Amino acid sequence: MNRKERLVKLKAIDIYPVTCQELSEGRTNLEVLEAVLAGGAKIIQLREKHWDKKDLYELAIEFRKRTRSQHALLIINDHVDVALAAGADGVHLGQEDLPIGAARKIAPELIIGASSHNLTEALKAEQDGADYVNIGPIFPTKTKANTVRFLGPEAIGEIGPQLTVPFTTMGGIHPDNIDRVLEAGARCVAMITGITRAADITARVRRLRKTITDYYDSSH
Ligand code: TZP
Ligand code: MG
Repeated sequence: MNRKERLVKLKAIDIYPVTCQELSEGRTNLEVLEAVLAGGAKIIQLREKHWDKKDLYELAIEFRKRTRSQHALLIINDHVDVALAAGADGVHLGQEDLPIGAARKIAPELIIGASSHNLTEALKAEQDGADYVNIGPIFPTKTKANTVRFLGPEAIGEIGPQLTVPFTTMGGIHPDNIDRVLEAGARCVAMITGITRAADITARVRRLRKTITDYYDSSH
């Protein structure tokens, strides 16, 4: 797929699962991948902050085989080299990663996603050429070790409409508070533990997808 085809698929995404093996209740990332695909997820981000690149690359190759057979997008967190080498669809970059413009030079056909924690960062990411911007953390989360304060769902209504690229939302979102992010204007909802800690990941993904699509069918 080229970038244009990838972006068409990106625009249709509802739930956006992100991995963290340590927070998957004893299941491997591959097991989590199989479960989310069975639940109908059409994207997954492989995110393991502390793995050796060799291990990450090898897993990315497996993720690529399985996502491809289900027509799902594969995004790699942090590492544009791993994304390119594994034939992934995109890379997700944080504020301390390779700058978006630099990543674009070496990866013209990849989706480039960027993390933002406020309006200034979100607008800059778009200006720098990000294909989507994540707004977060929306709620308190123990998953991301950092000093960034949570934004509250109101931030979605403040930042989202000022962007022309699609945006994702993340951070502390679970089945019991997803309504609040949808009401604030989110269309694409990213989660780690809201999915990886579910007893039945497939059922959780199926249900979350239905929540999002029902919300949009009834209100838009
Ligand atoms: N970026 C913003 S919040 C977050 C990241 C990586 C962690 C989200 O994890 P969870 O478990 O969905 O709160
Ligand atoms: Mg990063």
